[in-house]
Amino acid sequence: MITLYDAARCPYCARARIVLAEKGIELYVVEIDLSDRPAWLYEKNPTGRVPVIEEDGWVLPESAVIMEYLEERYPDPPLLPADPADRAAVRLLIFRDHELTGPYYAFRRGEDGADEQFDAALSRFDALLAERPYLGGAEYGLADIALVPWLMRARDMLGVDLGRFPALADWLARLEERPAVAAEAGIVAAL
Ligand SMILES: N[C@@H](CCC(=O)N[C@@H](CS)C(=O)NCC(=O)O)C(=O)O
Repeated sequence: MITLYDAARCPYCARARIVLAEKGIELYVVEIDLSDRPAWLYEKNPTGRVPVIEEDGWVLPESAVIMEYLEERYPDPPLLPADPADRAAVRLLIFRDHELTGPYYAFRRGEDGADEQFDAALSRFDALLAERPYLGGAEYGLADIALVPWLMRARDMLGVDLGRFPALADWLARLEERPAVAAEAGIVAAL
């Protein structure tokens, strides 16, 4: 069984939680208190960060790598497109996640000009989603899962009105019809 070293409030952990739920993988969750992290966590991940998964004594940190590992180890249902170019496009969106997370954290910290920067980032994703139903193209998958945790938290924790970005808001509503994403919305609501 997979063990997930997890923190409810962590959007990177949310990526792992959603992929695990989509694939129906049985897991054991160890909740980590990020304000008082156990010393042993550094043996599993030298950065001391979560998420980390563990399977038969083998450990893996880094949410993007965890998502890819889970996709390869548990291929059903697939969360990457079949076409190599489409897969590369998904990986590029994930590799450049800072284009969303950078403005998000600046906005959360209340930095000068962050409102405008975050709005601009949301507008770019809105424009992308006006052209296609999911970030990765025609099908829901890892690009959506990788980025939705910040958008949910922006809406539910930072009070951002996503209604100003209609395609983005519609995408989020469609994602939240999926039990795996709805469960994550429940976790955010309880924070
Ligand atoms: N690049 C890492 C980032 C993970 C991360 O930053 N996790 C945060 C919680 S959201 C954490 O563990 N923070 C503790 C710290 O920075 O010391 C990933 O994608 O898994």
